[in-house]
Amino acid sequence: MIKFSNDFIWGTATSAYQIEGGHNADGKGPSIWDSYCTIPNRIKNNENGNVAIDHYNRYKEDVALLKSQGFKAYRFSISWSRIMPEGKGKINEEGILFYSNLIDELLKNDITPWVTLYHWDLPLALEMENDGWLNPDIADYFEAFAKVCFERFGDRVKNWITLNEPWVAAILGYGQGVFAPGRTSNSEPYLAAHHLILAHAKAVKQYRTNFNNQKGTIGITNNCDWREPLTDKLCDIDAAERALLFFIGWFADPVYFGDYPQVMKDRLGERLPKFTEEEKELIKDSSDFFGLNHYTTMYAAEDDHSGITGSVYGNGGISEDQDVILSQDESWPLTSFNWAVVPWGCYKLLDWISKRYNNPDIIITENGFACDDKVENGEVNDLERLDYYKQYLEACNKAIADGINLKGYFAWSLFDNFEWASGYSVRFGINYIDYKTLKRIPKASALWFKQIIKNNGW
Ligand code: PNW
Repeated sequence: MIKFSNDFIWGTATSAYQIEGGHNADGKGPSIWDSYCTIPNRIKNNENGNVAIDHYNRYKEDVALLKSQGFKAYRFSISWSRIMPEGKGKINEEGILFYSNLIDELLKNDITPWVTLYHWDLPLALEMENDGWLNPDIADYFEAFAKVCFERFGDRVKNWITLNEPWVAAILGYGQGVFAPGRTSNSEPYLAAHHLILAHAKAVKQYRTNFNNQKGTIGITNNCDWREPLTDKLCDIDAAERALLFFIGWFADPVYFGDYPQVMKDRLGERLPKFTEEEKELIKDSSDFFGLNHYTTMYAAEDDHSGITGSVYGNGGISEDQDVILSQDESWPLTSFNWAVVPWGCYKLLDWISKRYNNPDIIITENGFACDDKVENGEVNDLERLDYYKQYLEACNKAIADGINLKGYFAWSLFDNFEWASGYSVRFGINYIDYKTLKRIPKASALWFKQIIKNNGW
């Protein structure tokens, strides 16, 4: 019998560019994703988020669906360029109105909003005029944008997430070049990440200094897979630890301890920017909770340079900098995204985070499963996805029983949506989208969630 506490936060998540559409509606300015999608062959089938699932126009219907499926919390993100079309300066009141209406609609239905301020859709003007995340000034622009959101929505929004997965923004956006802005470099990811961390910290300071009376919480969401040593040789155990430090330690160490992990400083030298003493103070303790997006696990082994090199994608950093080779076990089931299903990895990661960062409150802000869903007789029987959720939630439950402060869980995603470079070809939703009619069709997993949320377990 699996039981969660009555105050466990049950939610589901989305992000602006992936669902909203309305890419140029009502005064919205373009973002780097609007622009990136116009470059031929960057996105599968050259798709884009211009219309996406048209949530911009259908948000009421979507909130009604959330309500009918029993969710108590909903995580969504705000499109910066809908609020500030040029990233700074002028405010677009129609953009404010959209989010204000969405928030009111959620509250009317007893659903608590969890709002992400940045889920990768940087205003294009900031990229073109200011070099985006490579310019230190971006931290001030982000703080100013965050301030507008606190002023306009903070009377009703009590849970804020500054950044979603800065690791992805840095590595896939500036290292691999597979996400916007599509740059490839072995030093820019560290510079972009540095400014992402400072932007987060400044927004938090702004909130804590000037909006204390709103009595909300604010934190950052980082993503991390688990890294299991391939063998019990000391060098592989070290490699797995190093891989975790290059992945989540890169962002969480500054937030909890005020500085980067020593192993990153040792290996990166001049390519890793340095925080001043003042910045260290600003960053340390800048998150009220540990937001975690977790999907999968890989083996880690030391790269002895005997020939095969580590893969870069999904490696939690740049592989040459880590000397880690990643692999999967043949026995692990794979999702259609080739991410392995390893529930015990989720438990081990929660345990590692809890020990390293002194047992913080943890919120899993994303966890989910991609598969090739089919509608049959009007139904989508995504039993594999349901099984994934069941196993990962069991791992979460065990973590809680063992004293880990896991307070909430958000399924990724409420809907099938624009899966970045994969376009609409990959389905992560618990509700199916028929992309011809944009009809929403609840999958078996959504109906299962309704039951377990009602009973806080199963
Ligand atoms: C997350 N990786 O992205 C995002 O927060 C979501 O917007 C996205 O839809 C979801 O996970 C599924 O992909 C990630 O390479 C993208 O390790 C790439 C990685 C991790 C997370």
